[in-house]
Amino acid sequence: MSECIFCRIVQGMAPARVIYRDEEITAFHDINPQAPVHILIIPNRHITSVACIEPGDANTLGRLFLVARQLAEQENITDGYRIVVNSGRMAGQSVYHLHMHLLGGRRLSWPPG
Ligand code: DGP
Repeated sequence: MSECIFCRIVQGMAPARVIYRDEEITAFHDINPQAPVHILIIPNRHITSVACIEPGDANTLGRLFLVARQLAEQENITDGYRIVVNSGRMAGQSVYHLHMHLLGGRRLSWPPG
């Protein structure tokens, strides 16, 4: 079994509130939400972080944004949302399977912490 919790979610081997799934991408609610809407959108294929992306990943990575837009509409947060990708220890990445955070449903301050 995969060591990676997000790979296990993709495989259906770990529980998650999945709200989108296709052959390349899975999206599910964050277990520790930082906003009324907090969704994680991930490539199904294990990519450790932005530091490990390759040219061949470009289509899938672009599609993460299309899924984010679709979910923002579905979740009624089109008045403003934030997409965050933490990469590496100093940025607070805690799960080493590349993921996009989609946050919305409240006013989001800037700069982030
Ligand atoms: P990051 O700090 O950018 O690596 O964000 C990792 C996020 O993943 C964090 O917001 C919490 C979430 N998370 C960690 N483990 C699980 C899990 O097992 N299920 C779900 N749904 N979310 C998780």
